[in-house]
Amino acid sequence: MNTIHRHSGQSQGGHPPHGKSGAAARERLRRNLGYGVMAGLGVTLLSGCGSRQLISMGDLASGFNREVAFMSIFAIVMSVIIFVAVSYALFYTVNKFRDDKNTAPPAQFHGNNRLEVILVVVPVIIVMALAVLTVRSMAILNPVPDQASKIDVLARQFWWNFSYPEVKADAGGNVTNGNEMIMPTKQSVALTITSGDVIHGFWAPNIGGQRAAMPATLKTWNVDIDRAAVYQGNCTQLCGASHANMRYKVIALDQARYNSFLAAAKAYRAPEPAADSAEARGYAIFMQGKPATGALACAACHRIQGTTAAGVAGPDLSFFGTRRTLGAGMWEFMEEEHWETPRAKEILHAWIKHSPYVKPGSLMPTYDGSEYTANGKQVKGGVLTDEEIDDVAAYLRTLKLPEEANYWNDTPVYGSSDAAQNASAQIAKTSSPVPGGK
Ligand code: HEC
Ligand SMILES: [Cu+2]
Repeated sequence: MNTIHRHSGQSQGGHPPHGKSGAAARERLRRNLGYGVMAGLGVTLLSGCGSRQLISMGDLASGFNREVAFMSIFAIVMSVIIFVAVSYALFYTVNKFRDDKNTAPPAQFHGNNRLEVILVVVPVIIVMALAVLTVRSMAILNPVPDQASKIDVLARQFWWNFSYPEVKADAGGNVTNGNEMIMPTKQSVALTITSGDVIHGFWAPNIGGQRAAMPATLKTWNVDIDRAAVYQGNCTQLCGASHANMRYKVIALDQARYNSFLAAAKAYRAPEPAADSAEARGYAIFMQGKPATGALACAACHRIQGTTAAGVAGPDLSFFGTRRTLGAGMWEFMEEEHWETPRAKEILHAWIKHSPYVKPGSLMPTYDGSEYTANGKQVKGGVLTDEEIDDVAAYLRTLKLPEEANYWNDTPVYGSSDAAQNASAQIAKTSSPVPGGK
């Protein structure tokens, strides 16, 4: 449990903070630090924005966070020592040289070379010690081991695509998932991040390491986590109207489940709907839109593996039926029946009908004939009837990975307490997806 899993090839490293001795102390530290930070952040999250999940920078299940915690503890200990020493010296002198205890002025030591040298040298040593520690941590965390799994992260206003450059789908293209990132546990994962528009920020505190996503720039870094669970991620760079609604889930699976996810995702082809079914009508609209009413084809912007839909202006929808989030984590459907619940059906319908109304700034067109903004211009949306929208939604619900590759099955959701669940149920009850109804 306390081994370093920073690099998969390396176990029990020999450096000081992670040695065998002091395992109990570390365990205590891990718990206290984790709970402390969790409680702090948890209160913040629960109070405002209706996230269903707590996040924690103090989650020492990740090698990244362990390294940072070790560094911070050293810095905090140094600061406390300095604080106590300076306070002591201050109160001591003030007390000793009080006017009512002394008749003569205190001795003057202007020009005391020894004292001046000490006052310069000691801080320099402290700052250098901190610099050495920082550089040491960077040298440990930054190199990407050859055997790391690779995931490409694309940030867009206001959603994410996670694709697996080493996993070419049998049906063409790389395996890709929108807004839900699946990674293996106990192994280095090299994330390479970029942005398709403005600057965004990738931050899933539990797995460690916040990084900016910059257009035309690729940045790679390592993350890892020991515990299989679902974690919360957020955009950390103010990037536009729905910056706060630009979230994602990180789903860490143990190696065997991760491999079966990848194998199934590689072989996946979107199921073909039965002739004359609602799904078949939805499929036709997805691929062709409805030119008579100006409704754009969904396929122009969305990819579905195993079909001709290869759009890149919106999140990949290949496994949409398996996902449990909508609108880049704006809504979560954590129930077993997720898309089949009345709430999910209602919100998905509202989403397809007029996405920019339910998510501020969404760059997906409306399908109710109202205007929406595209590339800074007001554009009139095409029209799909409510029945047609339901047909498309029915088709989307069929886009499922095989059960053995369903990464949500039995994966615990980190930091989802009863309180958080209740808060989410409350939010679901009190907020209608669209102001003023469907
Ligand atoms: C002009 C491009 C465009 C077209 C056409 C388009 N979409 Fe989208 N779609 C987007 C964008 C952009 C987003 C991401 C919005 C956000 O989350 O901020 C999105 C998001 C979605 C999502 C949510 C995915 C998730 O996991 O959060 C679904 C579902 C969806 N679109 C379905 C459709 C359907 C169905 C159609 C056709 C009726 C369609 N889209 C047409 C651009 C488009
Ligand atoms: Cu963003």
